Amino acid sequence: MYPVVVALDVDLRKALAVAESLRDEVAGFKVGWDLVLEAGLDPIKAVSRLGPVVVDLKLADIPYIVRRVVDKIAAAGACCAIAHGFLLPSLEKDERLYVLVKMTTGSRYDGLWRELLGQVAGFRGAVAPGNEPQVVSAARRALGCSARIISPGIGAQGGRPGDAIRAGADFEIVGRYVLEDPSRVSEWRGLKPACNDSI
Ligand code: 3DU
Repeated sequence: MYPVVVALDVDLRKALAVAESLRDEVAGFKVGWDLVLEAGLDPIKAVSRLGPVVVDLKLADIPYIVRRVVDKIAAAGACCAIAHGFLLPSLEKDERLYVLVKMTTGSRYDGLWRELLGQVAGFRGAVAPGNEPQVVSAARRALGCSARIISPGIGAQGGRPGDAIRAGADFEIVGRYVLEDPSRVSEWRGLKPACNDSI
């Protein structure tokens, strides 16, 4: 199993074809707005039959609403979802939630991520930028193995396959680079999650 989560930012037909072809090779799949806007919860249900699914709607709301959304996502079969870290400290602790601590692109998180890392306990883990391995290694130092780290930003956004894992991430989230050519997952051969074997 390659420590890769494939971001299925394509139409449902292609998403299911890619997920079917990689189901035994990758750690899981990421479903986002693209598929949810196309077909609601059905893509989450369908892809969850092929592997673990993290749903990335980058939630940003009051705890009551976030909980209702995560309940629906989990009932559809996903393991987990991603919420914006800027909600802290009011984001309710939930082992089904990844906290986004820094984007792969410039944002207000650039001055905030270190502080946010101190508040990730009780969540599933952190989303940290794989195109900045030094941020991933700082995140791992701060979190130890108490939380997962998943990292987008590989391939199309400049990160090199494996760099985030070597810096301490558990999984790299990869969209376009793998969607263009699914055989590229073999570039992760020999790499293992830093701490956690499941997303
Ligand atoms: O650039 P890619 O095609 O590998 O896609 C990256 C995915 O990761 C995409 O679904 C995007 O929504 C997500 N993501 C980031 O790219 C950057 C972040 O900071 C957080 C999530």
